[in-house]
Amino acid sequence: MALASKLIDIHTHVYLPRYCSLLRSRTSVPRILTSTRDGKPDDRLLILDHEPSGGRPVGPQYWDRDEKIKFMDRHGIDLSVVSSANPWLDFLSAPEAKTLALELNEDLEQYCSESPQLSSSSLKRLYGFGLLPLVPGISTSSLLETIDQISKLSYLKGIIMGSRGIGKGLDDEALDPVWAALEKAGLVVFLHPHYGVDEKAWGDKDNGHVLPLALGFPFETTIATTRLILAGVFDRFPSLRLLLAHSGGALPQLSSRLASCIDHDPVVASRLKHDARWYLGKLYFDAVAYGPEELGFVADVVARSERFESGRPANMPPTVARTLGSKRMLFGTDHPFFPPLQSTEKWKSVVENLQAIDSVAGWGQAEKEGVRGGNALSLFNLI
Ligand code: 5CU
Repeated sequence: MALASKLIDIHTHVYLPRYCSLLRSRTSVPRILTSTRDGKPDDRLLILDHEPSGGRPVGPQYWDRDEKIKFMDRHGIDLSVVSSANPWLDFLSAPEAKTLALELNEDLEQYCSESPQLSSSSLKRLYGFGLLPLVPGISTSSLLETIDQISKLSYLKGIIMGSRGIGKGLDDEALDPVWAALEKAGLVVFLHPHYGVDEKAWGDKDNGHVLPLALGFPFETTIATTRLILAGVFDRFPSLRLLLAHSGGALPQLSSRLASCIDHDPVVASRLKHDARWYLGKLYFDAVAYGPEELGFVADVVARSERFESGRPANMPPTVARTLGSKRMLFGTDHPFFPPLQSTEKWKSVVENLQAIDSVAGWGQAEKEGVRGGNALSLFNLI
């Protein structure tokens, strides 16, 4: 099988054993609550507010590399770029976060470097996104030191980060040296949500985690990315490679409205170098959207940014746009989250995302193979 037709999962998480030990030792959220039920261990993970039923059951699929490989084999996934899961180091003091980031980055490097070889290639089956100690009070030099560490770890190809930065969000100028260093090192930044939006928006009904996960997570990503655009981060760091979780949330749908609001706002109108829609074409989007129409729409919107290259929309045949946009989209699973409620061989969440890629109107073999894995090979410099 040619490398270009491999299936690569770029949105897949791990809670490394060292991190799990910390969560087990804690008495407040985030934590792993260890108890027994019917004489068997019954570990529960509590990371989100108001976890239903005392937290969700966790087991080796959250931390064990063999379980990750078994999951990959079961779904035909050749290679995964694994990231630590939320809430990362957000709840720690600056010195604790710094020490743990350095340790977890080494742990993840080992987790990947000791993974099986990808057949008929010189690649391994696991690569990773490292962690930065992005917490209030951290020094710039600590952040730069960690970026330097990650850039020297050959299996780590980027970093995962949440939306809080070092306390003031991602539009904080204090992060400029971080963007500069990440851009220079060629590390991909995977922007992933954790906090959602104000829970008052969800009302009083018990809807489990549906509203925070389906809407809160993507809205958080939408807001964080919009703030990055408005702060001119992509004007100052044009080669920064930002990968958005959950297909960029609502940003593709709202980008023309955003452009119009900017144009009509005296504070912001002349701040940016480009029309707001142009910046979407500089971003990468996971294909964790579960439907072909949504994937096709994201591809169209992303490609349309090319039309704003000259500041002037130009015509582009729809088929060309869809092909162009597909190059910025990458398959993901969100494993170990979204397991099936009833035991099945394959996970519905994975099957749906694969079927969605396969059914996008206008995507031929080349586009599908790109989204399934070819785009990841290029983005992460694996070929
Ligand atoms: O189901 C969930 O809570 C999550 C989560 O916390 N993080 C994530 O990446 N996906 C789903």
